[in-house]
Amino acid sequence: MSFSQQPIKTGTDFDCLVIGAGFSGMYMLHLLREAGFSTRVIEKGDGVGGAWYWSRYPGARCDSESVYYNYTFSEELYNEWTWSSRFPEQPEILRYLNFAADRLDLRRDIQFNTEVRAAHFDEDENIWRLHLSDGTSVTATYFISGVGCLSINATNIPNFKGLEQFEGDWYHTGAWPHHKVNFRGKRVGVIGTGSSGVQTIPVIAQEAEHLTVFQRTPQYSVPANNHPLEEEFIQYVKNHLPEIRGKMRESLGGLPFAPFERSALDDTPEERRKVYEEAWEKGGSALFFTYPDLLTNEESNTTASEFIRSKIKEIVKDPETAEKLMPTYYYGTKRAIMDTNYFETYNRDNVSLVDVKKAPIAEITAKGVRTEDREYELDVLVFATGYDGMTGPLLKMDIRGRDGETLKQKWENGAHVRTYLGLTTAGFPNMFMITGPESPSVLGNVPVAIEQHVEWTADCLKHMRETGMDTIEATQEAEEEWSRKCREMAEATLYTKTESWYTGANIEGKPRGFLMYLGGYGPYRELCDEIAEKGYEGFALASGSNTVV
Ligand code: N01
Repeated sequence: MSFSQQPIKTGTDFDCLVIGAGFSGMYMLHLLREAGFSTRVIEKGDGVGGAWYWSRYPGARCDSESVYYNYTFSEELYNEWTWSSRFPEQPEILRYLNFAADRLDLRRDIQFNTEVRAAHFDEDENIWRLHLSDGTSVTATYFISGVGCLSINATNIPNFKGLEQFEGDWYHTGAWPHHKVNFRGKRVGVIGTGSSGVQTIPVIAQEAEHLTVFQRTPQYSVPANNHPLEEEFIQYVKNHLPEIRGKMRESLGGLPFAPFERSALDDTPEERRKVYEEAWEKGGSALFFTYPDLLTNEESNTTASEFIRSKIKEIVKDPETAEKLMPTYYYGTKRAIMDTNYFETYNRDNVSLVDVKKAPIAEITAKGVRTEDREYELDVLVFATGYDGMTGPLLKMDIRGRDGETLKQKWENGAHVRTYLGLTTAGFPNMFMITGPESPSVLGNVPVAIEQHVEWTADCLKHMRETGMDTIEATQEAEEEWSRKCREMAEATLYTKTESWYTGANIEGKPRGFLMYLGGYGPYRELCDEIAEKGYEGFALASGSNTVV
């Protein structure tokens, strides 16, 4: 291996600057260095891990099965790590990422405790200049964002009146402190019942004197059915990694299983009930991956939605609380959630549920939360209110491309986000977004999507070097076509019928539009490969004054 090379282009500090040392940035650094590109990663935290570094809230755990939720590019690396359970907790995942950083010797090319404030493309020099929080700036030929879809710089704290007067402590699940937060003997409030809220509520309830959950939208959730992994299973996956990895890469959602080939409506109600019962028992994402038309056919979707509602009714003893917990949106059109004792938690005497759709939160007071009908006194308030997803992590930085146009102007002035493959955007040459908006990204087992984007990007930069090209940039036409395709795919599903962070609806004033590509990981990979094989179709590659489209 050769590390810390000199940049190819004179006058730049590095060939590549990468933001973020999570799954994406770490692998990007590894591949770029292997390919001989001088690379620096800029990371806000004082350690690696990205979202897993920041999301330390009690109960945080992965909702993809551990044996598939890691790097699979190296069998050697894969075989050296052994997961303890099916859905490990955040500290174990963070240990894994630290292990990978050590094993790949990544740290010496990561600048920690530093934020990227701005990234500007210099058209005269064809270089990117990044302005950092320590007051310095660095330059590179290529600028690669590994900030991810949901990052620390884009946590969503709703604009509630009066938060500054709250006398207790408050936290956001995505920016949790490094020390243990003590809930013992405390009156705790949790706002939000998405994936983070559903994970943290049962854990906080065990410690708090009283927990009040402020729920705006009731959620579908299925049991994770977490359990320790058997040695035999772990060994099986290790021994068959190439084959399993192949299946994961070809699949729609990055997991080595295929959904049924029949509609939910092809089965009788009894058959369907049996399918759903088995999936419920199996836990995790099994129910979500049963019938392929759950997200395209309202009637099919209703069968799964009704099944989960019937389970909620069975689990929650107080009928009034059960009624408040009944979700009504199309199952799966918000992120499908899995839990450990979520609905059971509402049977505890120290837990109460407040419907803030009925009586919205009016303000945060010195003593707690006041909804439109009463005040709830609290010692600790937890915001499980999510993120300004997909575009937020990028738009929090001042990114400027050609003619000084900001990414914010481009995406907010247009009726929607526009990218090519979710990887690049016209007017921003030599900039790549790992799992960017309009890529399949979070709609599956994300490390598989990350590996694909990182590998494609590294191959692209090697092609640029081999062919002596200076810039690569999506064409307007290719980008319009891609964005149109993403919108059309989304319109053909039930996703667009639900308000969620997938459509930007969770952030006040954010332009609406489905923010991911729905064609699935495998088909997307094939498409990206075809584009590269055709000499980067849809991109303009230029060297000096020569442009090749
Ligand atoms: O955030 P969310 P999250 N007043 O946006 C509510 C990933 N993740 O952090 O639904 C009252 O899903 C909001 O209500 P509503 C995963 O991709 C992964 O939980 O908008 N309530 C909702 O209930 C996930 O999808 C893991 O009506 C307000 C909640 O806050 C993504 O992160 C674990 C409100 C926000 O839910 C985000 O999940 C955790 C307001 N003003 C997260 N504003 C893994 O296991 C918002 N809410 C890998």
